[in-house]
Amino acid sequence: MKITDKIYVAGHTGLVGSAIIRLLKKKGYLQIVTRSSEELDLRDQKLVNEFFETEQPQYVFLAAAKVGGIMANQTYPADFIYDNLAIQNNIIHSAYKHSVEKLLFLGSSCIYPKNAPQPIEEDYLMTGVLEPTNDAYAIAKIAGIKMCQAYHRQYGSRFISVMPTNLYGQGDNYNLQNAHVLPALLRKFHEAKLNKDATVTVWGTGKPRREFLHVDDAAMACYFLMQRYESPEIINVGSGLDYTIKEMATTIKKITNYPGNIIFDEAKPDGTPRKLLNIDKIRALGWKAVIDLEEGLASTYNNFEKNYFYYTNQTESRNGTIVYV
Ligand code: GFB
Repeated sequence: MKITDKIYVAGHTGLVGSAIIRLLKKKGYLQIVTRSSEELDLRDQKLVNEFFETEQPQYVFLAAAKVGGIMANQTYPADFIYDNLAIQNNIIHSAYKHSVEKLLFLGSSCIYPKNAPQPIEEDYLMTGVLEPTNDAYAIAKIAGIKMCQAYHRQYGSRFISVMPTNLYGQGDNYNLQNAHVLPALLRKFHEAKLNKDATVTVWGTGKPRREFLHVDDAAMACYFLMQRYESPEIINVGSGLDYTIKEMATTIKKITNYPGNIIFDEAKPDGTPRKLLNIDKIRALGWKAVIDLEEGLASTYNNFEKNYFYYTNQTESRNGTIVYV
């Protein structure tokens, strides 16, 4: 990817897309193309095709998706499957039609079976039943992977698929109904401290284990793979460490300086019992995460506190789920 190449980052206002933009700018890329969802509805095939026709990007980071935490996935499965299939169909097909040099598709660790052996190897894809709270989203992402592989097989397209673990960091969604666990807990503990609440409620039993990766590390991995990875086979990106939700709640209580107590609402879903990726493949290529979880959370909290008004008043689309397109 030359410094003068035209690069389209789809989903540039989202968590991952905005981190990729920050990184590309830092590295001095001169032609970064973006479109907001008001300017271009990525679910509209005709508009997406016209956009590629006009802009003719050479590289595409496909970070546009409808995303959300466990409750959003469970509540709006139709939106998650329809929007994601439409977005990725339109972009992948247009990238092929307009001879994009290389495309990187972002998947998710929820594509793997609910009870996959841990740590999860790339080969475990489609070897078992999916976690029901996010099967609609996972099926859309699996279709995206298969689509990239099919275009590679039939047309020789250089379309690669990257599976990141649970991400967090600057630019996250802090809407408590739709957020992922870390931004939700940062906001809950912060507001409980301000309101002098005696307790903070954490969803589920606190026993599920999750692996977390700072989004700046994820962006570095995407940049690295765009330059160095050519295989149509999927590749995991993670930190290699996982923690229980209870441990994470305790860490966030400390980071936010909240003096009260934690209680668990077991009526809320736990989701997948454990999601830890095997990252041998990317490590063998020479990449590893560098941001320590506690430090990454502390800087994320700092950014949240400074931009509290912005984060707590984000524009929301229908159904209250934020669309990162
Ligand atoms: O991050 P999260 O929503 O997503 O939840 P998943 C992770 C765990 O944290 C679950 C618990 O066991 C939740 O019950 N949790 C505790 C909370 N308190 C909270 C809270 O206040 N908010 C939230 N959101 N969770 C998502 C998938 O699964 O992960 C997506 O639904 C995607 O499709 C994403 O793959 C990365 O890790 O369970």
